[in-house]
Formats: sequence, C-alpha cells, structure tokens
Amino acid sequence: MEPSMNALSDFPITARWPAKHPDRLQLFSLNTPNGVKASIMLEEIGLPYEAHLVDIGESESWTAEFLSLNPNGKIPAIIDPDGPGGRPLGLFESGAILLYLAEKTGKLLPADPGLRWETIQWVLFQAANIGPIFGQVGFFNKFAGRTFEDKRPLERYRDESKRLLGVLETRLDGRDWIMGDDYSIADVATLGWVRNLIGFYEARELVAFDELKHVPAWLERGLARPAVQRGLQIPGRSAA
Ligand SMILES: N[C@@H](CCC(=O)N[C@@H](CS)C(=O)NCC(=O)O)C(=O)O
Repeated sequence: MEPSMNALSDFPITARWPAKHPDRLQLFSLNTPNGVKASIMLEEIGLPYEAHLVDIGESESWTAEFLSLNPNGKIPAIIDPDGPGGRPLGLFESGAILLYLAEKTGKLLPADPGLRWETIQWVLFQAANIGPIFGQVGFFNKFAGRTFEDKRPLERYRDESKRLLGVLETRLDGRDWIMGDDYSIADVATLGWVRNLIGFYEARELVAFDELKHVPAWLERGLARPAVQRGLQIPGRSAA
C-alpha cells in the first residue's frame, strides 16, 4: 500500500466504483467460484460490506481503476477501510481475503495453532490445485476449448480433477467438514468450486461425480447454509 493511502477515496478504484457506505468493507467482485469465496465469507461472518459488480465479461477487471487495486486483473478484491492500525487495506487473491477476514473477526479459523495451520493448508490446497485445475476443465469442456479437436488437454484436466476430488473424498470420510466438526474457511474456499464443476462447467458425468459419496454429502451440507446461498448470488447481475 502506498504511504498516502489513508482514506478510502485515495484508492483510484473508488472513482469507477464509488462507495455509498465508505465506512463499510468494499468488495469488488462477481459471483464466480473465486468471487463467491469472498462473498460467502462476508455473509458467514456478518461484517457490514458493500458489493460492487465487476463485469469480467466486459473486461472491467482490466481497467486502470481495477488494476490499481489488483495488478493481476482478477476478481475478487477488497478494501477494508478499517484495516490494521485503523488504516485502509486493499487486498486481492481470494485465499488471502479469506485469511484476512478470518483473522480480523476470529471466525472460521481455529485458534489452536496446529488446527489453524491445518486449515490454512486446505485453503491453499484449494487455491493452488482445485481452482486452477477445475478452471481448465471449464475451459476445455464448456468454453472456447470445447471445440478443440485434440482432446488430450481436456483428458489431462479431467483426470487431475478426478484425482483432486478423490483427495477430498478421502479427507471427508468420517468428517462433516474439511476440518472435522467445525465449518471453516477451507470449506468456504472449496464449496463454490465443486458446485461450479458439476453445475456451470457441466462436468458432473465427465468427472464421475456420482461415484463419490462424501464429497456430494458435504456439498449438500454446505449449500444448505443460508450464508452460502446468499453469498453465491453476490454480486449478481442485478447488483448496482
Ligand atoms: N488466484 C485468484 C484467481 C482469481 C480469478 O481467476 N478470477 C477470475 C474469475 S473466477 C477472473 O477475474 N477472471 C477475469 C479475467 O481473467 O479476465 C484468486 O483466487 O483470487
């Protein structure tokens, strides 16, 4: 953060997406699988926030204003006007956002150091594996790569997705949530991605999802949470 960033209005992104409630946490996102990691978390913890829709279909994440907050040009990103030391903090990378919000509120991340690191490990497992690999299945199964004649890329990402689902399946055997009895940011990180793989990416049969037992039960438990249902819609296309 630049030393001069003392107020929310010092962030250039607020010129394109102005805050109606500058005292609230500002979310710049869309309800994609990475976007909903942030909105589900915000709904779960009950922190007041204002959601701004960044239309990635219209390349809005590549505008100068958005890039000033996230030089990587991807949603989600946040600004917490009440960051460390009471100064505003801008953040991108959905995993970092989850960790920040969990630490800020003391929610969905165990206080016990061993359990805390185990939770972080599973958040990073999602961010480094599930997101990037499932995303490739989306590209090769549903989007532009669908028409490619060479099916080897699709097969590669299909196989790796099945393997990753297998890792989750084993982890969830005998556990309600990734960390056991307690729902955590590891679940928040992962739920939207598994839902998207078998839903929007239309890969349910491709990855033989119905041969799994524990992952589908966990997904159903997660989707039954009202905060998850709300977060999945935010920011939706109807958001101002
Ligand atoms: N590692 C990043 C990935 C974010 C990401 O890939 N966001 C996608 C939407 S799910 C995006 O903004 N895509 C817009 C584009 O690439 O033009 C995170 O977890 O925040």
